[in-house]
Amino acid sequence: MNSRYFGRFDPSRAEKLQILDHEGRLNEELRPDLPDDRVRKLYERMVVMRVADQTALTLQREGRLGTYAPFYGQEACQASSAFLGPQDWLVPSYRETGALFMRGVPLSLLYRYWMGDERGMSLPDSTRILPVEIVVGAQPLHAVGLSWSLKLKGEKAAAVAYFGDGASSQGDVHEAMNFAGVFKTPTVFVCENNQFAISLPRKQQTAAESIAQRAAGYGFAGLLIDGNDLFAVAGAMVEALEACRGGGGPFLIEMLTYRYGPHTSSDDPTKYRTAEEVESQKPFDPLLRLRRYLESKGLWTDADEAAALEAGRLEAERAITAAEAMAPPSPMDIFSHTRKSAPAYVERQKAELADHLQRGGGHA
Ligand SMILES: Cc1ncc(C[n+]2csc(CCOP(=O)(O)OP(=O)(O)O)c2C)c(N)n1
Repeated sequence: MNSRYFGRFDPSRAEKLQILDHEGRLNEELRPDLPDDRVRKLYERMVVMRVADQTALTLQREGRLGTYAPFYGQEACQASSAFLGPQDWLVPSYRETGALFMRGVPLSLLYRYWMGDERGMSLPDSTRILPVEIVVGAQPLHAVGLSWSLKLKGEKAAAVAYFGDGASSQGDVHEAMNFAGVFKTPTVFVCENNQFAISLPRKQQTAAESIAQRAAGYGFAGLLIDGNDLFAVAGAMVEALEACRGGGGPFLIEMLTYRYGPHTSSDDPTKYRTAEEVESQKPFDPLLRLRRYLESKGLWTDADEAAALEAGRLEAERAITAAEAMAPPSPMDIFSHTRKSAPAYVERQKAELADHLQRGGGHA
């Protein structure tokens, strides 16, 4: 494979790909094919993404949304989904609201999902997005199965699994990667290493230098990247996806980032890390450096920033209005989105509930 990034950095020595540093300086030699007008558009969407995420947390506090997993600080990682083609599949965990948004899922549906309504996640097959998987470490298994089927059908497409540093310790992830290596499936494993699995810090997760180095043990390439650097994210994703579509997969990309917010709206991070630690990570913010880059090129002003924030606020507001205006789902919905065909005992339960509702029964 003619690689610009994979194989050039040794993850077992924690060497990482960084193209845009935290002061907004770009390494032109490593720059992927990402023109400035696209960078500007992606930045605008990332601003909306951040506002939408903060809004979700506020809605949860107001009792208008269920438990929510924010991705504040991980916006560049999440923007990785913008580099998938329409032929590729996205296999998200609960942290990927931003990635789903970047792939075009309407914010109103995402809010609806977090309100506990399965219709928010029942997306048409054409979107090539699997429902959010809450089981830690299951996404790689699903993506491997999916990408194996793509390979068997001769489709030039990849499946991208998203998971965290905590998930990387799960047996399921080992099995998925081992299988992917043996069957050379077109899978891109994206490990968003946000330094925590709830309260467990990365250092206690594994004694290895990196998670990316594990790929070598499975017989494929792994790359450690600065996950707060959109250019590194773009370069690694495009290279891995193109190679996968050409039969050269799988790949593991570990995106180093930091979760600024709580694990979920139910978490109190002050129990396991200090405010000083969080503040020390703020200079490495993925949006800040992108803004600095655009400003240095004369492509962004304070007025643009204010307009982008206002656009985000309006988009989030419209999405909430639409989400809250949706009629409540039928209790029958619990049978609607999980299986294509149900076993007899589930069919019996379904008939029982239908009968109960028909006789005027409320929620069972
Ligand atoms: C199989 C399984 N075990 C435990 C949990 C409970 N749980 C939910 S999130 C989480 C931590 C996952 O951390 P990580 O993989 O680093 O992802 P992050 O939440 O940081 O994005 C755990 C243990 C679960 N959902 N599934």
